[in-house]
Amino acid sequence: MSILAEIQKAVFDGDESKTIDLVNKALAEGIAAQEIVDNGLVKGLHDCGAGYEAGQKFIPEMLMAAEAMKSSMKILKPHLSAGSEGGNLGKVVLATVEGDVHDIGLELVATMLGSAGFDVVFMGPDVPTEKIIATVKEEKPKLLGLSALLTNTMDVMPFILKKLEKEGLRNSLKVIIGGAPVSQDFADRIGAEGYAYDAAAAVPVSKKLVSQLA
Ligand code: B1M
Repeated sequence: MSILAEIQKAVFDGDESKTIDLVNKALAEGIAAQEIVDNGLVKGLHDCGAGYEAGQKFIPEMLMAAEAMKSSMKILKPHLSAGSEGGNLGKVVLATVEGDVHDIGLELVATMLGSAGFDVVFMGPDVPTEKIIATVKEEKPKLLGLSALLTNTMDVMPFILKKLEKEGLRNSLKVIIGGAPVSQDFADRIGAEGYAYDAAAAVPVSKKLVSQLA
């Protein structure tokens, strides 16, 4: 079994210490951090989600898998780079919408945007809409990034956009959305300027959006 397949299995098993050991070993062997994320950790989480859907895994096991991924991300974070240009590309506020506790994907987006040169304000998961609006008022970001992993929380996104408009904040920033149930079509329908399939794609999309504001 390859080391990436071993990492995938360790995450699936929710074995945090084994995952950490394997991630350190993979780094020492010269495997790129992004490769470890995409072809080890994320695959293990996806297997776990599939197991949950099939009734073979349960919430505590999904939580253990998530913890194994999160601890590994702490090790990998300094090694993940989106090719920083050194300059400050502007402020971006990132939040997972209200009612949704999934934050692993958003953390990856935060890491990639931070290393690309954005000043990231990370609000975390399950953020009430009012708190997002208040933070936009206070931080005056160029970009607001919203994440949702549940089909029933993606509908909070158009609500946030309407609120921003009502508060007169919509023209001063661009909005990028992401998360498994979200699509370019959904972004177009709700009037979000940007959509990214994954954290790597969020970098060029975000750069393009802020350049349109200048
Ligand atoms: Co949840 N969960 N979960 N879960 N969970 C999913 C999402 C699910 C698909 C599992 C399944 O059934 N197969 C399913 C959703 C079904 C649906 O609505 N369509 C589900 C469910 C049902 C639930 C609960 C409702 C279960 C329950 O309680 N009955 C519950 C919801 C609680 C709530 O939110 N109110 C729940 C809870 C949990 C845990 C707490 C146990 C844990 C989350 C821990 C945490 O995040 N801190 C968890 C996990 C781990 C998962 C799975 C297994 C993995 C999610 C993940 O982290 N993936 C997931 C199944 C799966 O994804 N296959 C599942 C890895 C991550 C890197 O990918 O988050 O997709 P992802 O992020 C990607 C892209 O989407 C994108 O870039 C990221 C990185 O490349 N992206 C953006 C994300 N945000 C972006 C923002 C951007 C741009 C790109 O711009 C701003």
